[in-house]
Amino acid sequence: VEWAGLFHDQGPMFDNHVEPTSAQAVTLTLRTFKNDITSANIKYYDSADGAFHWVAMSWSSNDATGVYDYWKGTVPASASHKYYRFQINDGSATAWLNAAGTTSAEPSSGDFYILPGFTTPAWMKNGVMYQIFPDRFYNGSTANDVTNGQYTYAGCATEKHAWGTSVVSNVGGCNSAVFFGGDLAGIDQKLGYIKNTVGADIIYLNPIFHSPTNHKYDTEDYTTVDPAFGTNATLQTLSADIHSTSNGPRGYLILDGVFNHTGDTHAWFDRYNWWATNGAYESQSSTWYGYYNFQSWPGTYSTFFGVPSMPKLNYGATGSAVRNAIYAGSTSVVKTWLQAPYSIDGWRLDAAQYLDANGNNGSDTTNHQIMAELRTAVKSVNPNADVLGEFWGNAGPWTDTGDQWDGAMNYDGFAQPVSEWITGQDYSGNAASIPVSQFDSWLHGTRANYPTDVQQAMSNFLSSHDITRFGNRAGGDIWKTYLALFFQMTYVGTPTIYYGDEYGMQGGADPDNRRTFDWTLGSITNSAVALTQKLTTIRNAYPALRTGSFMTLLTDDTNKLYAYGRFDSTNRIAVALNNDTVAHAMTVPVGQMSVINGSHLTELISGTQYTVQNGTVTVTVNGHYGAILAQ
Ligand code: ARE
Ligand code: CA
Repeated sequence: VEWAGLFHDQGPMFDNHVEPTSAQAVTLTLRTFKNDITSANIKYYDSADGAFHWVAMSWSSNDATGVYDYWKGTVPASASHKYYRFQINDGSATAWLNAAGTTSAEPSSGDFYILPGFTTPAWMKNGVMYQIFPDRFYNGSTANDVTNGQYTYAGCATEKHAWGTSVVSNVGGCNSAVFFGGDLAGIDQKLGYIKNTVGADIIYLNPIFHSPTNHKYDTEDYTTVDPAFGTNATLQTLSADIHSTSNGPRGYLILDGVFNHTGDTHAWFDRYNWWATNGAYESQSSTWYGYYNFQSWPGTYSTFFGVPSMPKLNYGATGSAVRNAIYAGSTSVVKTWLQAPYSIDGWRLDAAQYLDANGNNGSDTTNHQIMAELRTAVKSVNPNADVLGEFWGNAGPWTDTGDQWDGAMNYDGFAQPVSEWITGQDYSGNAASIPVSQFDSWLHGTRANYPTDVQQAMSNFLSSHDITRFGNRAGGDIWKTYLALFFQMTYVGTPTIYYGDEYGMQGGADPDNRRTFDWTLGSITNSAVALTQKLTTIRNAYPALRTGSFMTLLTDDTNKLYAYGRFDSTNRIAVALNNDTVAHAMTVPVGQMSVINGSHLTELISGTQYTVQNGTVTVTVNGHYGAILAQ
């Protein structure tokens, strides 16, 4: 079997129902080289009976170039989850193909998913996201700025917060110097920049509820927008303006849901006796005593990463008061903000892997039960709302059963490999360099972790508020940002721009990755921003870049070149990336995605036309730049 001819993914050309209902049979198409094989089978595991089943495939047609055969087979309709792989025979040898790749021995993992009834929100799969750390973006109202001493934190000068193994001084919030005045009104005033200049339609805000710190991950009150950011009415206005089409495309709003822990100044805990009621820290007969886990009351309690100002919530069993207050009850935090008049479109779940019942940081199955209940709560208000988990590794355990998250922050399958390939550093800034062949296989492997619908809803970012800025790792070389933007806007998953990444903002580790936005650089006159706009416009124009197939076309470790196809039945697009410092002529085998000789491809940045010959086009790509060739 000629492995190079084999292809299948769940793009629309190879899978007729990427999101089947329980009544829809799924017809799968397998590509091989013409006349290369004698038989092929789909082997699928059906969770209904816990057994494998075989479907013989039959030859169906040739592709447009006549180089390939298509074989088809149909997995019958039913409500159960199924996982499939292909067995391919040529009379003497057998090959196996699944989402993880091709092997001669039968694989035991990495199968393609069929999850009837499971879909992720179309707007997430088709959107571009913009992440904002609110205090640092734009000051829309100086009237609400923090004044010195306003957020005086009990024990401010002396308290130490343990973080991992190191102990560092207080997180900030002791005086106004760490607050820059950014607020929701400022974001509202800059919606034109976000929607029209950058071309993003989904806005993800770091926490905005009342809290003493600038990052607000230590919530004091889940029902109130922080006064330095505005009022609940300001959020209502912002949400309406994001949703409105009068200032650009209809947008979507995602808030940070910090539900693993509260702040220690929350009335439920009330470490400093700020509130008239007794909190758990003050009295063992507090209404909220059971909301937390005390190993020895009051001084020793479960926290987020040993940070005393972040006591962990104890979710108890199904139906518990904490579960009701956070997500399950009709007036829960999760439901209230999803409902009118705020009508947010989704939650990014902070530290989601740790929510649990007994302070063991999610190392039992309670976490998955909580996540499933949380999803049910979200979808009960709005079936189109998104549940985006924060996880730094393979988030498969939260996505692959279709009952928890729609997607996750893609540290593992995007930010890390992109950083190592383009900057030669991992996302923490340590030396780590990979050749393009490894970059490609890393991407292939991490895509295989997820159902296709999840892959397309993963949040793909270059930087976040928790890692060094991409601009830093790139050593200030804006061309590396250009290259990264080309990849981000043409890869599988929701491109997510951490504010300032569109102009290569600099910044080291937390808190330096939260610098104030420089409005002299964040403008269409900046060539990086102009490129961002071009690339988001291209992504928004071609569904193939969002929900089409992904096919590797070229990896050249020596010259640091990468090319891949994104295609559906309407468009075939080849993306050519040059990670070298000098220009290279790249010969891209577009025939592999069945583009026929003599046809014309247009490079979408320059407008230059190319004619396909011998199954290839040759395009010269500048160092740290890209080309997007579309049919
Ligand atoms: C602050 C300071 C830090 C200081 C720390 C010490 O800024 O410089 O080291 O205090 O006290 C929030 C704030 C932070 C703040 C922190 C504690 O944004 O600024 O730090 O609270 O007060 C793990 C978790 C993951 C978490 C990351 C940061 O799994 O959930 O660590 N991310 C979220 C948010 C953060 C937020 C919190 C959680 C807390 O996005 O912004 O911090 O609500 C591996 C592991 C990961 C691990 C990662 C980083 O990859 O696999 O699990 O993530 O390393 O450690
Ligand atoms: Ca302000």
